[in-house]
Amino acid sequence: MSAHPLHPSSTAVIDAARQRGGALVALESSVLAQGLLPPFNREAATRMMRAVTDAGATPVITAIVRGVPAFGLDDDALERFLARDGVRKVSARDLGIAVADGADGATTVAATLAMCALGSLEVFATGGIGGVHRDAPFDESADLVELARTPVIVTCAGAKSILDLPATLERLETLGVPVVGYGTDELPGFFSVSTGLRLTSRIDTPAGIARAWRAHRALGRQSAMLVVQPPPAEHAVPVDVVEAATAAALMAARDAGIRGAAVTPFLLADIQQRTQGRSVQANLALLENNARLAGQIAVALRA
Ligand code: PSU
Ligand code: MN
Repeated sequence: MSAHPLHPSSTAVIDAARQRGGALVALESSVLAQGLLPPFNREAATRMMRAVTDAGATPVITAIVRGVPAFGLDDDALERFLARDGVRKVSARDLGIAVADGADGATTVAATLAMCALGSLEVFATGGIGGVHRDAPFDESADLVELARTPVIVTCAGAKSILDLPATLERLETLGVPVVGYGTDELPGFFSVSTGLRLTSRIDTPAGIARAWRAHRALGRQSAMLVVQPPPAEHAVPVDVVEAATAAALMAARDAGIRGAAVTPFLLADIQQRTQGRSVQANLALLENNARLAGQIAVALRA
């Protein structure tokens, strides 16, 4: 069986990266097509790609483009994804079907991890991972199991604040996924800086992360490593503001009968509206911050 051909834009992106020393950073596309509303999704794409580039690495947005796995989006595809024009949310389970259907698919953290394995990418930046949902602990994001079996460094601001964070941290422990605080001793709260949940490891430099990663891999560990950092303090939203909006959003989701893959996009959009843009500014700032850190780590891995 031969590998599925990649989208032609992929080769251009990867060639250009090689010329710059080969440091690559994967970026997910679900945050663009489902997570953030226009026009903020465009701002997120621009700021994340610039942050990776400024760090000396090359950003690679992963997606399924008209049925073809793509590392990097050409202008046409990027515009369709930003317009959310018939773009489906693709988790790990949905990849093969999106390809067979010839669909446009925006990859979640879970699907982006699978794409990283396909394209041999080792570093990936996102906002917040999925995890254990609050109202329904049986609804657990596929992000967690893919993190358990895909060796990739993932920079993020923790798990999304709509989730049960203590339960999510416990599941990561069970699954053998190291969670490293970057410049912090506790799990960040995505939109907010603090959760009070202590982490067992902290590393404060990209070189230190690279060292820990090499040791993790040399020991044959097949899991991801989560590198978590709080949102920049000047854009962070106070916990009580986030919690009030989250409680209201969860109630609205229940009333509207939202189920399955639609839950996360619904909650994120609802909270964006309820916090009148405060959460969006935090989201954009943390995405950029995580992209920068991923770029620095990717460069450190080359040293
Ligand atoms: N965090 C965000 N915005 C997002 C997501 C996470 O700030 O859009 C997306 C990611 O792609 C994540 C997905 O993988 O939501 C989780 O969805 P689910 O809970 O259905 O697995
Ligand atoms: Mn789910």
